[in-house]
Amino acid sequence: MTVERTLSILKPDATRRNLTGKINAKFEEAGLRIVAQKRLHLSEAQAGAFYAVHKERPFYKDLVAFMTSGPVVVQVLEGENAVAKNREIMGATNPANAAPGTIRKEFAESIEANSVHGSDSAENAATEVAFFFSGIEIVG
Ligand code: IDP
Ligand code: MG
Repeated sequence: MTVERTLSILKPDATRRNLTGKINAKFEEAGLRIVAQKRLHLSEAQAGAFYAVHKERPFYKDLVAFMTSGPVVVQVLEGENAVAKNREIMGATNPANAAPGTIRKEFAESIEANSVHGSDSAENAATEVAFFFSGIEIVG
């Protein structure tokens, strides 16, 4: 087992419905620690750059519009196997396929407005954490 860090985003559908505390409780109950956190309203350029990996996908333009439609909370989660554990707590991308008890099953509005982002590999986690946070903002 290794202690890892992963990048998490509470998306605009979650901040709009005042769900940040309920979602953070899911992370903490599962043993992940929130070691950095801030609330931002992303610009189109910032959201576009963050999701650049998806720029050829048909949903890219809508995704960028959604991610800039309201505030987000970006955070670094730390714990044993944090990348995979967070993906488990989040549930499947499409809430219709998400397991009971997962964030997306309980809170997501749609496949797009699915409440949370989580890094999908340790390598991407390092890049995504560095996209939003400097070293001194992460307090383990
Ligand atoms: P993930 O967030 O579970 O890792 P990705 O495939 O990386 O899923 O997609 C990134 C985000 O793009 C999703 O969380 C969701 O907000 C949005 N998205 C993914 N697939 C679709 C789709 O088919 N239609 C609309 N939005 C989508
Ligand atoms: Mg993804």
